[in-house]
Amino acid sequence: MFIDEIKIYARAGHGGKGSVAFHREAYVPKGGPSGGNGGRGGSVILQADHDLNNLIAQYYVPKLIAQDGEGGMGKGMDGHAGKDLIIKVPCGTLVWRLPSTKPAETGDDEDAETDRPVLQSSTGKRPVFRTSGGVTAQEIDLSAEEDSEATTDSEKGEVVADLTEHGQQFILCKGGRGGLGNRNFATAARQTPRFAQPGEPGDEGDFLFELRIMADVGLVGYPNAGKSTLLTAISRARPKVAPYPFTTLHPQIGIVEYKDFKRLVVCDVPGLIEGAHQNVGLGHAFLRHIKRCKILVLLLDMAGTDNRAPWDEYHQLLKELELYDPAMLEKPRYVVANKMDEPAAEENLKKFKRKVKKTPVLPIAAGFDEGIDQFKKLIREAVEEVA
Ligand SMILES: Nc1nc2c(ncn2[C@@H]2O[C@H](COP(=O)(O)OP(=O)(O)OP(=O)(O)O)[C@@H](O)[C@H]2O)c(=O)[nH]1
Ligand SMILES: [Mg+2]
Repeated sequence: MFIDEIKIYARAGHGGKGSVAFHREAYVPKGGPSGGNGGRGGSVILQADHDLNNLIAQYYVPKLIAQDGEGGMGKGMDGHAGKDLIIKVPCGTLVWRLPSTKPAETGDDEDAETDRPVLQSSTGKRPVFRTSGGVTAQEIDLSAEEDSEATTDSEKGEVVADLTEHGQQFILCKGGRGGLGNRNFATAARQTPRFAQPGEPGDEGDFLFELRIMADVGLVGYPNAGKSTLLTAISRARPKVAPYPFTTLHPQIGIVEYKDFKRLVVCDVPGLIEGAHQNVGLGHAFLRHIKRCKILVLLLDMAGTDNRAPWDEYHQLLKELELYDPAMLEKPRYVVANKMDEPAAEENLKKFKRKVKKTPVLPIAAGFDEGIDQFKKLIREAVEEVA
């Protein structure tokens, strides 16, 4: 399963409360206040990780709750701080803060919280569902599925973080401060303070995580144009290749390696067709993954195997890209003609050049490893030009 958009509820740990205690010891009358401070609550922290490529972990655990701080104790002992909950997300994850939907139930909602299935920092690395209060693991999955439906930009609220570099961290929710114990409040005039501070509540909120893959080159084309075949030819990625449309159902990444150890990341997305903006085919939501590509490669089936004229294919692709986001057309783009081994291709290429002027075309036959070196050279030069 490939998840690239998911709603998440996160709450940092509450601070522990300060303690009210007095020193007791034989022959020490009126020993004075000795209540320790509460520990701070753990924070929910996101960390970008280049070994991940989708948000599946969040699909299974859509609630992230960090550990609360421990309360202060007598004899001046401070409570332990709550453990931070560090959540790994793929590089290229955008975090949106959703407008709050539920009424403020912060503060003393500890009991309500215990009914929720949660991943808690206190439980170590392994996600654990707490299913008390009649909530089953299955119910969690279902709600997550509902949540993972595409959301429009206006519903998304504001972007609070963009995790692009491996190891980059972002504090999603900060833990509450611990309360001070009563020993902090002793003064000459008030030597037995019988009060202490409560801990502060941890931050909480609803967020939307959206993955936009970070790649250098985005491959777009109609279904069956040979995008996956090309990715196989230039990298060690092995996406499924088959002679039917929509073989590729979610983005695939390939790394192109050059002799001098230079590497480029190429992203193959599902086929784009006419009307994709109206959700025809697989729709066009997957185009978010090429939004960040430095260059686009439009791959055309020059042999017209699916009875499509390559020039129509070309214009249609441009139109769909524009309808998705006009900024797509501002990226440098290159046209590559595939299936040049087929008899009809030569003639079609000539026609294409006549019809679509001033557009350089690179002829290749991905299935037969023809023109692959030229293609690799082309994308390398193109990416270097942008960077
Ligand atoms: N003759 C010929 N056939 C090719 C060439 N490249 C790919 N094909 C064939 O075209 C068909 C589709 O290739 P894919 O790589 O799956 O195409 P795709 O663009 O990834 O298709 P979707 O994932 O469905 O969007 C397969 O049957 C390939 O064998 C080529 O250079 N020449
Ligand atoms: Mg494919």
